[in-house]
Amino acid sequence: MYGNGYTSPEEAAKQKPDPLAGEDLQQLALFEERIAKGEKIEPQDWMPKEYRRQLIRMIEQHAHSEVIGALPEGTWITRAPSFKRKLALIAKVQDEIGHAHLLYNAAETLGKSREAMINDLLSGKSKYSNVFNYPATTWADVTVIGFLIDGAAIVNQVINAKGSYGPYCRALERICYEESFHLKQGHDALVHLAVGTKEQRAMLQDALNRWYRPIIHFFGPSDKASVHGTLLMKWKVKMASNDDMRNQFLDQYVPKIRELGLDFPDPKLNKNAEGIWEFSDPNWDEFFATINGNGPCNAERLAVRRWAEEHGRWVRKALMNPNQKQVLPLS
Ligand code: BYC
Repeated sequence: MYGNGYTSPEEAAKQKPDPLAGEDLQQLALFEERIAKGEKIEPQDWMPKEYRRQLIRMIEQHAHSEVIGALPEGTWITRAPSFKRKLALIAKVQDEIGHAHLLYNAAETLGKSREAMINDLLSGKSKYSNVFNYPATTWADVTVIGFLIDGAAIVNQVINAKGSYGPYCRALERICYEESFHLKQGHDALVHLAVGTKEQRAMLQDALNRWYRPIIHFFGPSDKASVHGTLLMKWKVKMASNDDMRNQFLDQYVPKIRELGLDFPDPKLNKNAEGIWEFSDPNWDEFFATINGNGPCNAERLAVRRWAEEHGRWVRKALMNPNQKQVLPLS
């Protein structure tokens, strides 16, 4: 057990039953042959139950991350420092919800209904990205999300868009086009603070200090602790390991922050002679606590989504039954 009471990924892997038990081995061999050749798997094709289960888990988590991910930035729409920033933020937040729709559609092709996915999010059964359980307390947090979290998401999505499941890859490709605009606005807003007043630079450095660890966590536990990584890479759902993606991100973004005269709060953050980024222990206990519901904002994020679900119910009902006349209460 981890110090915080959660089973470690290594222990979980040892306890796992064989995910391929009972599969038709001939079909499985043909399926794996297709994947090895780089073919896309489509919804009507034969696939092992575990491939379907893993894809639903991962795409659903990704979709929830977009929905919940809209919240920290969404709270800043009314407080964005100029009309231009406000417009950009409105458009970005709207895009994130659009991404969630694309991803829910992709997951639905595998047989889980959107309603079931939303219920699992609201009940706390399904996970979503750790990073959205931290508060966006200043405008600098919004710029860090726009540049570094969108940047991290792009690294992950560009790589996995070349994966094996057709609907997920097509959704990721489209998401990446929009995310590249998000990145530009995030970069513009972040640089504006970086070259601004002493107070603006200090506010930005403070945001970098607070977001550094969650961003390191964003790519998932280290490869030796990743539960699903080996199988997902074999089936080309993940096209690179957690550590590889984290390394690619650090390679691209650490120099961009350092060239602004800013830095991440980790004296050990350094690229070694083999081209691998080394960093201090990022406190994986904090990561597991956060993804299991005990981060700083988990309760608040889910409460907002439950409120939205409840208060939007009449709209969904009206859309499903356009001919039904209903008298709404006047109060
Ligand atoms: N957060 O075996 P592992 C955005 C869980 S939104 C939470 O390595 P896997 C944006 C993992 O699920 C883009 N949980 O897992 C939106 C597993 O738990 P379960 C978000 C995490 O799947 C709005 C356990 O840890 N991107 O950018 O092989 C505004 C063991 O991990 C996380 C995606 O969702 C995490 N960070 O690899 C702005 C990408 N990491 O399910 C921006 C899609 C791990 O066994 N997902 N866990 O209970 C992926 O690429 C992969 O699922 C991961 C993890 C690399 C995240």
